[in-house]
Amino acid sequence: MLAEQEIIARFCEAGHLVDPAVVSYLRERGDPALIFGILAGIREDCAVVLPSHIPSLAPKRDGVRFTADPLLEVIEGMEGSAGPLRQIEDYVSLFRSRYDTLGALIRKRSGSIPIEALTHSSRFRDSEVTIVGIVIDVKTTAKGHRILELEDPTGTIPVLFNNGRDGFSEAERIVPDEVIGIRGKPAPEGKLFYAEQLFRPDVPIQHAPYTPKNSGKVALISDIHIGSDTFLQEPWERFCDWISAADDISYLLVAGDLVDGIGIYPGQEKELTIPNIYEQYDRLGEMLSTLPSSLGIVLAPGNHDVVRGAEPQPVIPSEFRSTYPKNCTFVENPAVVSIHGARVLMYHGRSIDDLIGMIPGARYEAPSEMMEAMLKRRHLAPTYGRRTPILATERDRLLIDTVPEILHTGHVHITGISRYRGVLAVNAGAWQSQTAFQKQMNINPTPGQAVIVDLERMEPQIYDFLS
Ligand code: D5M
Ligand code: FE
Ligand code: ZN
Repeated sequence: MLAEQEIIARFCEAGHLVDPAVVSYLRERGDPALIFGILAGIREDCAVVLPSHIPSLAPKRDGVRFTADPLLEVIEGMEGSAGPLRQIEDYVSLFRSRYDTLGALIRKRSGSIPIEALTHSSRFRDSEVTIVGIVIDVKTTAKGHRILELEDPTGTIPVLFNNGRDGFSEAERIVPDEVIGIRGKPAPEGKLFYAEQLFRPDVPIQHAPYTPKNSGKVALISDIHIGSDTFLQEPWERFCDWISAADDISYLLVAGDLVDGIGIYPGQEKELTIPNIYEQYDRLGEMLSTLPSSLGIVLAPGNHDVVRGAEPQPVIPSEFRSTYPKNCTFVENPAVVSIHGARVLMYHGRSIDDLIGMIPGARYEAPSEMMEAMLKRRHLAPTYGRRTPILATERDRLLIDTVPEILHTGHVHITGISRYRGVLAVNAGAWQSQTAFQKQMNINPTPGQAVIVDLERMEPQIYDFLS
């Protein structure tokens, strides 16, 4: 056995403090060479040597699993960044920021000319050019062609996508307010643009996700809906028991609708078992307190939560957090959290309802196809003015600025997984069974499931706790 003092002194000489769990591990192993090995493997500026710095260290919970905090970082969507309500005029800067960022991504792959160069001069008549703009209107003509109005900071022009053309199916999927590039030719009078090819900002084809080594697993869930009479207590408890015993899972991420809320839809009070918003949050806090304190829990809001519905939604305010254990981190909707360096973009997913209503062939049963639609458009909620309320902010916070390793959504209460150009898209289901409303809408939820992702292999797996 090595003496405790001796171990601490060795780390101290090398300029580091050392976590007691590391000390007891080294005492038990009794091998001084291990200390040198550890010192060789950590960064010079590391203040405290933690169990997580030592790959071979067997995980222990609460006792067993180690504090995960240093490996969790909120990159976007930390408390206080969602900003106050602003003036209507601020929508100008919102759309300008959207156009500038996404337009630049498209222009990386193809040069472009301003729309006014087509409408105010004859220089480009008969030549093939690319224009980049925001779709301000889109319709299908009686003959099945697609006609849209495209706007850039210099002007607008109607664009025609001919039904018979290759790639027309993508043109059918164009939605209002997305930023696109179009290659084609102007009509002789410059009043119409004949589209030949569509470009979206998209995820680069060569995009390779970052897969951190020895990073363990994360559990992705959503839509707990505490307080609802359709909340599934028993499956939830089975999940809690299971995750408490699963010592290779270090994080639990929840993508919103933590509670059922109050006054979210007419007559909701008849479907609530906890008709008090504070008590709903308190109950969830108590339930999460039964999980190991070493499990890092990230909680984002959704449209049933107590904060404003307009996105970006702020963090759940502190007055609702009194029963939550320290291992809970509250983030905004949307938010980007980095886990061991793997970035997870968390978004509740309200825009999935809008996208399903606009994209031909889209179905509630396949929500991850709508997540692909978001990734192609590099935007979480492309269309303004439908069911997703969007706040006027100076910078468009719903842009998918940085391509994440994982996109994690929920909201439609149906589990769905896809992979798009290296990004893992996980729509997590719910912990609420079918509501009367969903029955009316013929939405068939897949409740009681969690998606577990092994970060090193970026491999997802669905676990079912319904029965
Ligand atoms: O939404 C869960 C799912 O049910 C989501 O796809 C929307 C749909 N839903 C639920 N309530 C309504 C109403 N009132 N109108 C339209 N669609 C609805 P959640 O956010 O959990 O309520
Ligand atoms: Fe929900
Ligand atoms: Zn929701």
